[in-house]
Amino acid sequence: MLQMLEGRSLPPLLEREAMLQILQSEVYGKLPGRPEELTFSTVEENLFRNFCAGKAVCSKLTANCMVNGRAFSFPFYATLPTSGNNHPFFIHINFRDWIPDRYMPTEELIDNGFAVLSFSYEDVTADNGDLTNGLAGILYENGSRQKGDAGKIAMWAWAAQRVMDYAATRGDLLDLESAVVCGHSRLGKTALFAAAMDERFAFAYSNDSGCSGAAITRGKAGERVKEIYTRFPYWFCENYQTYIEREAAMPFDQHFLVASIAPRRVLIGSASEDIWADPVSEQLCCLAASPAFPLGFVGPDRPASAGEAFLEGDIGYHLRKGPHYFSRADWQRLIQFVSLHRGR
Ligand code: GTR
Repeated sequence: MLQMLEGRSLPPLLEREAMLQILQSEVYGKLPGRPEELTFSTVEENLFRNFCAGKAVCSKLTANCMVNGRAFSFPFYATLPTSGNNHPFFIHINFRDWIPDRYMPTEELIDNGFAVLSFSYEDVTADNGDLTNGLAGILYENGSRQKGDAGKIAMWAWAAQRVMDYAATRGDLLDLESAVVCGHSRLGKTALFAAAMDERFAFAYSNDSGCSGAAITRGKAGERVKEIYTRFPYWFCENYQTYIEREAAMPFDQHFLVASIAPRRVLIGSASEDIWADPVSEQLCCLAASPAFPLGFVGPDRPASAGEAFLEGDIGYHLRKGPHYFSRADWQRLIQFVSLHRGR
C-alpha cells in the first residue's frame, strides 16, 4: 500500500463502463447525446490581421445543433497555424471568449506547433442555477430535470465534444490522434469529464480542478461535497447531494474519473497555494487511478514540492508554485507532457 494513500479507504477501480455509469448517475448527470443534426458555419474568417505575426489565422465559427428537435447554436474559435499540418491541438474550455486570454497564451501555443480551438462556457449555458437558458433550456423544457439528468458541467463537456466534431473535419491541418481537452478549475472538472466520456480526446489536462475534479474527496482539505453542492448545485445532477456529509458512502471517488480516461493520457496540474482545491488530494488521485493505465503514475510516494513535475507516466502531475490560476507555466508543462507522449 502506498503511504500517501493510507487512511483514505477508496473504493476499488471498476471497468471503465461501470465507472462512467456511476459518475453520471451520482455526480455529473447523464451526458446529453449527440445532436440529431450538426453543421458548422463561419461567422468571421481571419479575425485579427497578421495574427501571431502571421503564424496563425483565428476564425470565429458557430456549431449549429439540433437537440430534441430544437435548434441550438454556440460560437467557438479556431486558431490554426498557417504552415505545416498534422498539428496537435487543444480544445480549451475557457471562461471567456477572448483571444489571447489571460488563461490562454495563444501565440506561445502556436509557436510550439499546436493549434487551439476554444469557446467560452457561458455561451453554452450560463454558470448559474437558471435551467432555462442555452442548452439547459432545450434539455429541460418546463423544468423537467430528473435526479440523474445532466448538470451544467455535463453540458459544457457536451459542447467540448461538438468542438471536437469540428476538429474531426479538419484532418487536413490537425493531428486527430493528438486532441487535448483542457480547462481550469470548474472547467478542469469539465475537461476531465469530457475526456472520460469521449475516447477521441487522446489527452486531458485539468488545472487546479480540485473538488469533484481531480482531487480525491475522502479526507480532502478545503472544499468538499457539502461546500461545492451548497454553492453550485446546478453543476451536478441532483443525486450528488445525497453524499453531503456522507462521503464514506460514495460508491466512487474521483480516481474513477481519472481512471476512465485510461489508456489515454492525462495530466493533473495543481498550484501550491490552492488549498481549497488541495494539491495533495489531486496528486493522490494520480496514484489511485494509476493501475488503470498501461504506464501509470511515475513519481514518488510523497507529496510533490512546489515546482516539481512528474511527466513520464500516462498520468502526469505537476505542482506550480503560487495561487489558483491557469498560468503560462502550466501551459508549458502541458506542452512538455503532450510532446513527450505524442506518438509514443
Ligand atoms: C470555486 C469552487 C471550486 C472551483 C472554482 C473555480 O468557487 O469552489 O470548486 O471550481 O470556483 O471554478 O474557479
